[in-house]
Amino acid sequence: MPEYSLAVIAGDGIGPEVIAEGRKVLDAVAVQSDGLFFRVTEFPWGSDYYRETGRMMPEDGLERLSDYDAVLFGAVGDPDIPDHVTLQGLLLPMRRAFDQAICIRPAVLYPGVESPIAGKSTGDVDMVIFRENTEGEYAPVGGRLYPGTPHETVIQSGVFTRRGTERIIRAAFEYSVRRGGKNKVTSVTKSNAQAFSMVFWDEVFDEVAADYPQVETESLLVDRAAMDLVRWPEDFDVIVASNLFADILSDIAAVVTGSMGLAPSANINPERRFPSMFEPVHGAAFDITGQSKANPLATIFAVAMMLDHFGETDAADRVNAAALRVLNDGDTLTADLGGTASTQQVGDAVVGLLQG
Ligand code: GGG
Repeated sequence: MPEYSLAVIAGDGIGPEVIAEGRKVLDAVAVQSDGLFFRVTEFPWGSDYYRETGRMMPEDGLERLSDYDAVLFGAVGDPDIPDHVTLQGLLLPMRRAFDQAICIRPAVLYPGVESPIAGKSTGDVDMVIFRENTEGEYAPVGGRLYPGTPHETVIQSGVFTRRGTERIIRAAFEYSVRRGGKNKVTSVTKSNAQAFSMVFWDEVFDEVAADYPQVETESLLVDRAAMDLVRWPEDFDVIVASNLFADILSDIAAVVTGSMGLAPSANINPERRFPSMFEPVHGAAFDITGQSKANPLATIFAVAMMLDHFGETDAADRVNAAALRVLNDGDTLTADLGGTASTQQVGDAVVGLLQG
C-alpha cells in the first residue's frame, strides 16, 4: 500500500487558505485510490512563528523536515516583516538544504481561461520553465561594509557552478525529449552585460545542447525573452534560466496564461535523497488574505505535480482533470478569473468531481 509522509507548511497570508483546499483534494484523491495514504504533519512556521520566537522556523527545522517524502508549502511574506527576513528564514534555506536544484514551473493557457494577450486561445500557450533553484543570483554571498557612512559598500555576488548550471540545463533538455511536441529549449541569460556568469551559462548550454541534436535550441537575452513572452508566448516550449531570471519570467508566463492563481511549482531534489517541495508560484497576497478570494488551483495543480513525482500518475491525472473541468465549466471560478466563487467553493468543486 503506498503511504507517503508529507510535511505541510501553510505559511503566511493566503497560504493557509489555499493549502486547506490542496489538502481537501489530496484527501479526496486518496479515498478514491485504493490504499493510497498520506501521513501529514503540519508545521506552524512562518511570520507568526517569527513574531513569537524571532525565527521563521526552529533551529532544527530543516533536520525535522529532512525525512519526509515531500513538503507541501503555501506562501511566505508579511507586511510587517522585511521580505528578505521571511524569504531567507524559511523558503530559500529549504531549497538549498534539500538540494531542490530543479524548479519546474508550467504555464498553460487552459480551456475556459482568457489570456490578457489579445488573440490567444486555448492550447496556444503551453510552456514549462526550468528554474535553477539553489544558487545563481540567490546565493547568500556578499556583505555590507561601513553601513550608514558615506563609504557604505555593498557586494552581492552571483554563484554559478558547473554542476548547478549543467544540472538544470540537462534537466530541461531531458524534459523536452520526454515531452515531445515542439522539442525546443530556450536558454535565457544576460551575457552581453554579465560577461562572466552568463557567458559561462551560454557555454554550458551549448555543450549540453550538443548531446540533444533532436532538440531545437534558442538563446535569448532576458529583456528580449520578457518582451517575447508577452507578444509571442506561443513560441516558447521549454525555457531554462537562472534563479532570478526564471522567477521573474515565470510570473510573466503566469499572467499571460490567465492568472498567478493557476501557476504551480515543483522544487525537485534530483537525487531524491531529500524531500522535494511543491508550492503555488504566488506569494502571500496580503491584499486578499482572509477574504476567501484566493484561487486554490495553483496549489491543487502543485498537489498533482507532487503525486506525479511520487509516481502516482493515475491520481495526478485525476486531480488535473478535475481542476481543468472546473476551469472549463466556468461556473465556479475565483475573482482573478472573473468569477465570484470563494476559495473553498473552488476546492469543493474539484473534490466533488473527484468523488464523481
Ligand atoms: N509560494 C511561493 C512564495 O511564497 N513565494 C514567495 C517569494 O517571494 N518567493 C520568491 C522565490 O520563489 O524566489
